[in-house]
Amino acid sequence: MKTLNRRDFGVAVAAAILLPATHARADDMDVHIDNFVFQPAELTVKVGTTVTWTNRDDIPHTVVAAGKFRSKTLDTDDKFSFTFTNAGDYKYFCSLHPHMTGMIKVE
Ligand SMILES: [Cu+2]
Repeated sequence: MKTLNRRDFGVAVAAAILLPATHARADDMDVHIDNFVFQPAELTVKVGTTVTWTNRDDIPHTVVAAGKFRSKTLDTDDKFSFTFTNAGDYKYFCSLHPHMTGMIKVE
C-alpha cells in the first residue's frame, strides 16, 4: 500500500482547504454598465449567486427588477449587488434609461 509522503499530504490538505473557497468565489458574477449597455446583457447563474453591477459610465444608472430588487442611483464606479436565492428569469432595466435592459437567468 502506498503511503503519502509529507509533500503529497500537504498538497491534499491545501486542496481540501482551497477548493471550497475557490468554488464560492467562482459563483460571484459581474455585470458592467458601459456606454448605456449592460454587459453581458444576459447571464445564467446558479441559485445562491451574487451578481454585482458596476457603472463604468460617466452617466448615472440604476438596476431595477420590478418587485425583486432596486439599486440606488449608481454614479461612476458605484456598485450594486444582489444575491439570487430563487430560480427564475429576472428581467431588469435602468429606470433612468428604460431602453437599457438585461436579464439574469437563475437555475
Ligand atoms: Cu441608465
